[in-house]
Amino acid sequence: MKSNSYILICIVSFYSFFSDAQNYVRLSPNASSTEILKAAISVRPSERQLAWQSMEYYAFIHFGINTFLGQEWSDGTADPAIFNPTELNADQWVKTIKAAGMKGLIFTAKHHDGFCLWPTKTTDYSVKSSPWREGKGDLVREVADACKRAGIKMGIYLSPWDRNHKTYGDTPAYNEVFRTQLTELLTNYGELFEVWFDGANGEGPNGKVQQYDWESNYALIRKLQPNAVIAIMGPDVRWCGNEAGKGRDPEWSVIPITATSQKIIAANSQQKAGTGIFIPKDATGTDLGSRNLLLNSPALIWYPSEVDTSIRPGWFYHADQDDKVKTPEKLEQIYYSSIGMNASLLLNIPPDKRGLIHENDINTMMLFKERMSNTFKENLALLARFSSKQTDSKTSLKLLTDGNNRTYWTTKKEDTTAVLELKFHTPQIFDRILLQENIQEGQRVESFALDIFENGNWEKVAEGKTIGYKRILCFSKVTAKKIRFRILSARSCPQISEFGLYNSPE
Ligand code: FUL
Ligand code: CA
Repeated sequence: MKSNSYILICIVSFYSFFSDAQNYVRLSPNASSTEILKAAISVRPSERQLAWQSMEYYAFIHFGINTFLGQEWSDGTADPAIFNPTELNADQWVKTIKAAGMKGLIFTAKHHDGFCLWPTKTTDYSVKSSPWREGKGDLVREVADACKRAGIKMGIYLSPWDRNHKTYGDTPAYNEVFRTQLTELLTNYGELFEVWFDGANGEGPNGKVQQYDWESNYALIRKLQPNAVIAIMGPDVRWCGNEAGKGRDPEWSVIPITATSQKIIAANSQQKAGTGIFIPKDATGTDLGSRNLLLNSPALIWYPSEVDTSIRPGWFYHADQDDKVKTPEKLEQIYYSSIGMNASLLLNIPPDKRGLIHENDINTMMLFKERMSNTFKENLALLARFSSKQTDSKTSLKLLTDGNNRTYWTTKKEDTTAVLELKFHTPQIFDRILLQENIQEGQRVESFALDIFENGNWEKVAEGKTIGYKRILCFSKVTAKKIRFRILSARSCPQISEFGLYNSPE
């Protein structure tokens, strides 16, 4: 159990690592609700968070000693000799990832078992003690080089929990080992876009629970990789709260600072290895940032959500799950409940014992990609004439469909509700609406609806709460010549940067 003072230090360290002052704001204990709303829209993403958000869809690669044991959480005692992929080809991973439309990957440089996939100087429990590439291999290097060749970004997963290292549990000694491992990874392999820290924590051989030194880990990352976001047990990117690919509405990127308490994150991380299959846990709340939750908070932060889920039941490859790869339809559903709900999608595709991404995983990813490309190939809103009584004279309705999410339409000062009307020459069929807010100036919309004009009446076809970076709503196909989009509530003048209507293939 962590002590209260430890938690306090963690929270304080979260504060100090929002180096860009814009992505958090302190609230005075007697702030009025109007002042709190004003403060809420003044919270904005840092440059690194903005860059990360635009990646949207990227791969998780779980690979290591577990792959060869057929386990999810091996205990750190397995013989390194079993790590021996026969056809490993990082270019095949990266080619697949790129063809799937993903913009990067996060690689498990070390999982909980402690086996390092690069020749670290901190332990012999690594690729150098394995027969792979005659002990001269460096898999982190091979992945980094493949990413560079293909022009995709790389991130690393480095498990703080280490079930092999003899110093684990001896807090200062292991924290030093961990910092050395981080330093090796942050300096030798080029630019990283994300560092992913898991919340799992255990006892070392001395029977003591390791106390991680998050503050010094964050400082090291900021120093060596200033553009990398630190995710999950970190201040920049928030775990969505489940491993099943489920998003939430509302999904606020601005949330009270208390929600970043690492104790809460750690408590919600999976704690047991179970039967070799990860345990999906939907442990966090259905609403993290609505108005009433902002009251009584010491500070607000920009802390956007990342949805992590696996294409298979397990995070690691198991041959007996070859027929349990998620279908393209399931991936589509996950897409709408992650990227379509103001989060990013970190989809795990675990290479097999050959060291290759399995054919079944590739097939489903490509079918999914094709389906999404077909759905989003034509924005039907480009065929419409837009009008709104609330348009601010400094903006234009054209900016809603210029394909640039940094240009936006907004309302006249003080108008926090608005109606946009769209008229088409001929009736159009569609079943998706895509919306984006100009998050560079915060997240504002709290509720909206889409109506079609039918038989002389307005009929509601879709509604939602938050928009944020991106929101996509799916509904049954409708045919309409006239539609309206209503913003029913916002924290300040809404700034809508993109508006799209699409029709999915039958
Ligand atoms: C969890 C880990 O325990 C799993 O093995 C996996 O790495 C997942 C992404 O995070 O908490
Ligand atoms: Ca725009």
